[in-house]
Amino acid sequence: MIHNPQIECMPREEMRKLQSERLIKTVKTCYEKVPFYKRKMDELGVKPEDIRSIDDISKLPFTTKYDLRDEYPFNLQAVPMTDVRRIHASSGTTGKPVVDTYTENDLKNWSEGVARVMAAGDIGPGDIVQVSYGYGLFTGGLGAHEGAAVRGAVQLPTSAGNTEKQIMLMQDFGSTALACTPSYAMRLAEAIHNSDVVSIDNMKLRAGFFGAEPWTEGMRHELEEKLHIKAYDIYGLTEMSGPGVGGECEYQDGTHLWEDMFYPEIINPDTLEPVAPGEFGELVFTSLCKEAMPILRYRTRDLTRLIYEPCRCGRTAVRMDRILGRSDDMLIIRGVNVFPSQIEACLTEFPAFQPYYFITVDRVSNEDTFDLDVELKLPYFSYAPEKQMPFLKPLYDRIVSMVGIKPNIHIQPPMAIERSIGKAKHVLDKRKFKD
Ligand code: DLL
Repeated sequence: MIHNPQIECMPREEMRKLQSERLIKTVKTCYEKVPFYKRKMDELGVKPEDIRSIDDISKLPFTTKYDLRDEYPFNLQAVPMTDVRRIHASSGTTGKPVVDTYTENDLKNWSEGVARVMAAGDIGPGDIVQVSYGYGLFTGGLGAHEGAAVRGAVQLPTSAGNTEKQIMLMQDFGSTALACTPSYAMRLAEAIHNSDVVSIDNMKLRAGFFGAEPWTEGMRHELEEKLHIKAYDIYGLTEMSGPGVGGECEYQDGTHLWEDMFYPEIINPDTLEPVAPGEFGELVFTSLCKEAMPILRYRTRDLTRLIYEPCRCGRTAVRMDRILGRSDDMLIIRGVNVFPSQIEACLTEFPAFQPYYFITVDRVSNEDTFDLDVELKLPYFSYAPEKQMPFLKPLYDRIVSMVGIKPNIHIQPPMAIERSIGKAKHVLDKRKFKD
């Protein structure tokens, strides 16, 4: 189901016109109301009048996470606090949280973006959407909540955690959709499977809206099979309001980005030049509708590519490939670039393994070490090395061929690896503490 066909299926030429109009307005606001942007644009010698269409976007300055930190908490705000209705923040990687503020319209647009994703999963009146993203400063909980509200669905604000109660309510209330991180969905699936109280056969779940962290096709298949659902990817970031910057349609073949609100570019993170269409690089967004905290050319550090071919669903909105990872999550081990999601992709090819893993990187005698903890499912797990070997060897070979370096794999017993209720932590890089 398409929530807003006029926008989601708008002819590309018309969309560019709309984007141009909105960009011109956004740039004017930024220049006039936000001293940071005036300074940045003056430094580049760009005036608002130089921006006459969306094609001029590359004349504008970038915004980085460091800029957000320097302007913390409200210096990037373009409206007085009397116009603000909500503040959210994410933990951020640079010390201070990343802050976003919202006017009434910003909240409306944000929930529209989430509603578009939920509509693709046919969510509407009568659906019970169990929101197991954390409620609070994190945008996941309230974002999914308001999106479900716009669709006229029932919102079930369980928040993250309290897993046993979650699965009981899921069964007793007959939740039809689940919104949480893919790693928490996996945890819930596991709890349902191990429970004597509930059974997936007594549940009504049919759709999952999973995001806030990278996940793989292998993980999708596991979740769809275990939870008897269709699993949709939902993408977003606090700096662009939160979840619902885009999401998958029923074809699950890339994430449609809501380009009327967020203009995407892909750049080469080293040269800062745009990459050729369809190539991988860093995703950059300019907000086109945000009133409280508009952002120009925000460098997300998310690595992906854009797909411009029309989608079978009829939406014209550009699609984005799965996020490979964040440039700050990329590990360089013995000179090779490694994304944690590559390990998940390997693991999910082997049904005897759980999709849980933990990577420890260290430097011993000037050489990088790469240790990988994984879990074998029951009944395959055994402490006996000769019983582990038939599972270990094929996984080892697959990782060597896919990632290009040799891991030191440790097979752990069931439940040994920590389960997360929010964004999963997969890596400990001890080298950071040695420099
Ligand atoms: O994670 C917003 C969100 C909540 C999105 C719920 C989807 C669902 P932040 O905490 O600011 O906001 O983190 C944003 O998370 O830059 C990506 O690196 C990552 N991320 C978000 N969605 C996805 C996804 C929320 N579907 C950062 N796939 C982003 C991969 C994702 N990574």
